[in-house]
Amino acid sequence: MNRLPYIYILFLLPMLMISLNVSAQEDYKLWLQYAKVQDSKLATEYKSKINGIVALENSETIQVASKELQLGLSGLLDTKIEVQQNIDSENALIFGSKSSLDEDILKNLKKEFDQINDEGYIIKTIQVKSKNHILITGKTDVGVFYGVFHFLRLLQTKTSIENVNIADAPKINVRILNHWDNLNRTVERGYAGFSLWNWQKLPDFIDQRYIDYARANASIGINGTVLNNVNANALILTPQYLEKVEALANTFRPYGIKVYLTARFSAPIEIGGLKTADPYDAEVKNWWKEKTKEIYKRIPDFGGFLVKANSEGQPGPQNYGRNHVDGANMLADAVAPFGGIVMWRAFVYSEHDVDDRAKQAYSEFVPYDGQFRNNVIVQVKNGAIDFQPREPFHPMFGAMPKTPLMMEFQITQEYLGFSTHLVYLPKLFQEVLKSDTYRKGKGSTVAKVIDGSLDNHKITGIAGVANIGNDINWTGHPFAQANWYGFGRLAWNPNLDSEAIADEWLRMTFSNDENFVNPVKEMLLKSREAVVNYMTPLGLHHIMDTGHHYGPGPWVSNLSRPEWNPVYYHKADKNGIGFDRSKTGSKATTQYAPEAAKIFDDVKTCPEKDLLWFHHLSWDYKLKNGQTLWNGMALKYQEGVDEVAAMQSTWNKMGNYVDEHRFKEVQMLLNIQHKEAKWWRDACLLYFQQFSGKELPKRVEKPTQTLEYFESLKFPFAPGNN
Ligand code: GCV
Repeated sequence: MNRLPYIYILFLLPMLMISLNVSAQEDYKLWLQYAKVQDSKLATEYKSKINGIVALENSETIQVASKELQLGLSGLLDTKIEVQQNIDSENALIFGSKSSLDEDILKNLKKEFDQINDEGYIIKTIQVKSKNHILITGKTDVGVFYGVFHFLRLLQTKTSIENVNIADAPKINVRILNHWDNLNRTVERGYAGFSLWNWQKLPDFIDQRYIDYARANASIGINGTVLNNVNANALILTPQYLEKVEALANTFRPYGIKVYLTARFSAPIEIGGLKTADPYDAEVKNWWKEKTKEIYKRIPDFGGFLVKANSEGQPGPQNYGRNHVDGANMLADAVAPFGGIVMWRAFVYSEHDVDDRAKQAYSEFVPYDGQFRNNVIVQVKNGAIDFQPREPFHPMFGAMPKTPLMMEFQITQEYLGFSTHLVYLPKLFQEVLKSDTYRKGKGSTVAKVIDGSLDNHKITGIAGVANIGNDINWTGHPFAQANWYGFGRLAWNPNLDSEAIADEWLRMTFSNDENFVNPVKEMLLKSREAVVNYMTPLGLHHIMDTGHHYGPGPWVSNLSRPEWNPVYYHKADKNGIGFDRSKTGSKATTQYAPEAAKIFDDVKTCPEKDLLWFHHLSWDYKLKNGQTLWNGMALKYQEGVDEVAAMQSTWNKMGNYVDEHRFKEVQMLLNIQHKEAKWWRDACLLYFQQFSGKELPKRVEKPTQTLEYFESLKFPFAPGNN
């Protein structure tokens, strides 16, 4: 037998493993790749401006900042960067907070310091003893750390640092991830593996992942994390788990990340041995006060509680005849002495309320405007139903001026194809943030509501339901990393442009080559509209299959709660399709300011993208492009499929710019997305065709399966549905 091939394999195998490992690491490194700068002119400029780095302080945060700079610069400049003890030689990169600066420098930076808040930073070329240096500073160490990441981003995105002069600060205080992670490590609506938090090994084992998670978050300014699911388990509040939470809080602290927990309203009964959780009960109040004290003893900078109460079966104050204000204020009183906050969710609706589900949260919360304690912030989903591919902005954003409202976006793709579909969500986030509530006249955008500027709120916040799990690439799809990144960037500044964010993310994550960046950016920017088109065009919503929400299920009509059935939302019949929420229907439009209501109410002014959200229209209704509603809808489904095909062909040309591992990964995922886009198109059109009774327009491909086939598909183990 010829032994040569075996020897060959033996020799090749380790090399193959090394290369696989390297590629997998690229996935793992997120946007912090720190790949060598290819542009030789810029590389020379960077090297000439950064002779060495000088830390002016030695706090834990400055130490991690220094480590990050060394890691980043050694990769970007492909050389070891010296840590200097002083600034005697020219062109040092100096970093430290305001308190570490000399009087002279401080005097020169007064204007910049006046522009920033405690988490802001200044990056500026300065002169000390007639020698040039670059200074990164801020009012706090965390501000400096954010500045360090901004500086590295300049190099990662091919930006000159000649006479650099930047002052920037976050516009929102609480920029937080919500993990829907269970204690058994499953993740509700998670599509990237299991929970990062290895409760069994904590507190003694600190996984490197926790540190890299903190680095990634700090790099985009995320400063808080809720570790556990809003469908909460009270055990997280027991000493056994608090010890583990404490270990995570200690790990995250240098990175400026505070830990928060969800509070199960019935915890006083479940783990406290009380008979009730009534917020009016003195023992219950005291239990929460003592529990809070216990938490703060372990974690002095604990952020506070997030609460889902009286929603989808979770316990809450209404179980005792009390209301949201009673519940939220009781917890707020417990955390107030320690500077904590309560994020009280407004995601409520009831099967016993016959009114349109889209109206219920507003009806339940708006009457309480002004009654919450000042350390309560009400957390509102971006739309009134539930994280659909497209929803008009939630009417609560225009209706509670005396209450700070925080935004809840969903980064994980519960209703947008899980982690198999490439959908660039910052486009969706930006659309909502830019929406005009008209509450104080034109220009009263949702962004201004949540950054507090419209009503002068001091406490402001934005939450993203995390798409992170223990998959090697963190988010299941390499491009879903962009959604984590983009959420953080918009949380820092809700006025940033999603296109600029896509540009920087692509450059940092993959390549600065314009032949890559330009076409792939276009692909990203179109991807959100593509998913809307092949799933829910023209304002359709919530027609996903039941429970797991994977794939189409417009036919589902047999669930016990009416508002869980897709037929409740599309209302297709032989006369037409859509939910009439105008003044002739459920009157949901009346929950918006008159200017906005007027736009939505009138079918002529209602944006076509929201048409069937607000109106029930005949199949022959004429769209702006002259097509009938039936034809227009069918063509939109086809357009969605075509857009995914275009994404495939763009990506197929990118092999030279991306490592093989990620190239193939994305290629396979796009193939799945294309298959599933066709599934959506065919299943929905066959189903709706029963009512329209009309032929498909010529440009729409004929379905290759029957409606019965699509209806028969079952997915008992679809992920995220626990
Ligand atoms: C955490 C939707 C999801 C639930 C989620 C809920 C919520 O209904 O399907 O999984 O529960 O929203 O936001 O509370």
